[in-house]
Amino acid sequence: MHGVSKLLALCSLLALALPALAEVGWWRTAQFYQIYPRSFKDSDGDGVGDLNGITQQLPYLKEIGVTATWLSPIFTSPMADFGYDVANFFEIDSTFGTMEDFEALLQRAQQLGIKIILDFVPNHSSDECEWFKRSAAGDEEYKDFYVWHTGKVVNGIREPPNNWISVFRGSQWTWNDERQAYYLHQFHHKQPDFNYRNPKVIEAMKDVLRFWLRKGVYGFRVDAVPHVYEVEADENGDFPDEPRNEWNNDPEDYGYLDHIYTTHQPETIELVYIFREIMEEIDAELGGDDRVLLTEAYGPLDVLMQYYGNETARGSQIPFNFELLSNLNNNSNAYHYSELIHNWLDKMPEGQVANWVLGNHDQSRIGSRLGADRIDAINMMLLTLPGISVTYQGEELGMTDVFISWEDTVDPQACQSNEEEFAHLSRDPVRTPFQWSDEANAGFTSGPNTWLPVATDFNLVNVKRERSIPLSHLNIYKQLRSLRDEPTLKQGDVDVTAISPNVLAIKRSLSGYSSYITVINVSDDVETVSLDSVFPLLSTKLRYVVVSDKSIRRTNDETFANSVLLLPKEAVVLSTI
Ligand SMILES: *[C@@H]1O[C@H](CO)[C@@H](O)[C@H](O)[C@H]1NC(C)=O
Ligand SMILES: *[C@@H]1O[C@H](CO)[C@@H](O)[C@H](O)[C@H]1NC(C)=O
Ligand SMILES: *[C@@H]1O[C@H](CO)[C@@H](O)[C@H](O)[C@H]1NC(C)=O
Ligand SMILES: CC(=O)N[C@H]1CO[C@H](CO)[C@@H](O)[C@@H]1O
Repeated sequence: MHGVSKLLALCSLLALALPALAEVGWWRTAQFYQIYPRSFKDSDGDGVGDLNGITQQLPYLKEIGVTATWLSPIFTSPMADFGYDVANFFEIDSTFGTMEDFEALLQRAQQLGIKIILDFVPNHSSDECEWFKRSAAGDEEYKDFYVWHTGKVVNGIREPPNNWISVFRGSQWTWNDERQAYYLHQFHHKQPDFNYRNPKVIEAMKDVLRFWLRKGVYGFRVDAVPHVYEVEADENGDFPDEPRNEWNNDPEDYGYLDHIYTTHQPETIELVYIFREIMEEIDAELGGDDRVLLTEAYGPLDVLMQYYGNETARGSQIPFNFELLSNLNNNSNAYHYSELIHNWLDKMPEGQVANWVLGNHDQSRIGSRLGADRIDAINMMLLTLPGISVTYQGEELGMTDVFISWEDTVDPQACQSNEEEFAHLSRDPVRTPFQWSDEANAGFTSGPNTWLPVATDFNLVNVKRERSIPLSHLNIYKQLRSLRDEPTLKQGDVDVTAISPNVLAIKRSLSGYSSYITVINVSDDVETVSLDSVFPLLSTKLRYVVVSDKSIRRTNDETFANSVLLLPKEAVVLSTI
């Protein structure tokens, strides 16, 4: 029986046995939380976050209702790109602790009912990886683990084989003296790309996944999937040049070329299906809850939807939905919000679950990107939409981007540029230490220094203070999280509508239960909306369930559905009575 009909058969079975399909698979309504381990909590005073710090703070994740947390890379690495350059896929980097520390983290997480997901960086290793060293040395087993080319000779001078430009500027090809050839790297020159056209590489990666799943992790977030494959070499072993982007005039810049041969090759989707098989292999081997695959890819929606799987193969349960993250801006109106939400819901294959991502370690924070006065509104949207929500650490507190001077900048993507350009390339502003309290260094470390400066507003924006303020960002987030346990929010239908250019409404409904309506004023104008004309069969009166500190109404206040007043950028969640 193939995938879809199997799923359909399963659905009809469950329809008899269980209240709703949404009960199946813990991840279908999960609250994911991304931890950037360098910046979450430092347990040993060296100014860099670590695994024991995460273990100490797992109760906080429990407090805010996290079901699963994914950790940015913790594997052994020379840290040329802060862990996205893995030197040993089977070890924990000493910056973060030891394997015993990781096992203790897993054990504590299990006690608390929180699942741990690891970041898997398949596109490349570090140049300090044993596999790369053996490949450079021409070792038979490893010689084709990476992409090598002797280059071309022009006027007696050796040059890289083609024009490909690295994401971090400059050629994608770096000369290796030992091998007497260039190796390919789509990112940093210390991150040589794997040759996925070699089946041995795929087998090696499957073993990496099995190793950590057997330790007790519940899945992986697979990094930057579009870059995993390059176009296949021609019969001479050569790769074609990529065409120019006429709008870009900087020949060192990644945007100078249109990356038709180095991103979104059709084989990348197939690789995700292969990785999913490993999740299922371990589900069968160890039993228990489903293992999941979260995939990071930026690209056209019809391509992204293929990551879910096709009629014969299952793919990623959670292909990250970056529609809102990538396309909303300070000036987006409610039609724009609605369109972006519908883009995913309407294109998603039958039987799959939506997910909503508004921040990560590579993107400006919500409060800085969309305005600090929209933080609660965005969290209300994120947590009342159907399916899976993904929160980047600190967004629940309303942390904003921190100004980092050129002198303090450490992100390689920024350091490789210059003092004029670095600010728009740097990801340091969103990676600063997590703000636990108003103590020194925001309670992140007991030591005197931190690897990146702490935000200057930490005495106002921190967990300890926000716990004590009823309508703080943190407490609103926690209220929303509790609301998500309601059957309507877990399993109900969704109706997303822009009532006007200024007002977005998200209605969730489930037969036999109260309906919930999130109403967001995205504009700067005061406005009254009539919800019963937009959502027929709504009750004449509605009750406020979640309000923000902008609201003049309080929780449990009532209003007539035909005249809901919203202040500028206010958002509320209402329920039918
Ligand atoms: C699904 O994807 C697999 C792997 O790419 C492919 O072999 C298969 O033909 C696809 N099935 C359909 C129905 O497209
Ligand atoms: C968004 O717009 C408001 C009002 O125009 C402005 O105060 C704020 O700085 C802007 N935020 C961003 C991130 O541009
Ligand atoms: C949204 O806020 C603006 C003021 O910023 C206000 O004029 C408008 O009436 C509000 N919209 C609603 C529906 O209340
Ligand atoms: C595939 C991959 O590893 N993605 C990552 C690729 O490497 C760059 C640089 O390390 C990261 O920033 C990506 O996230």
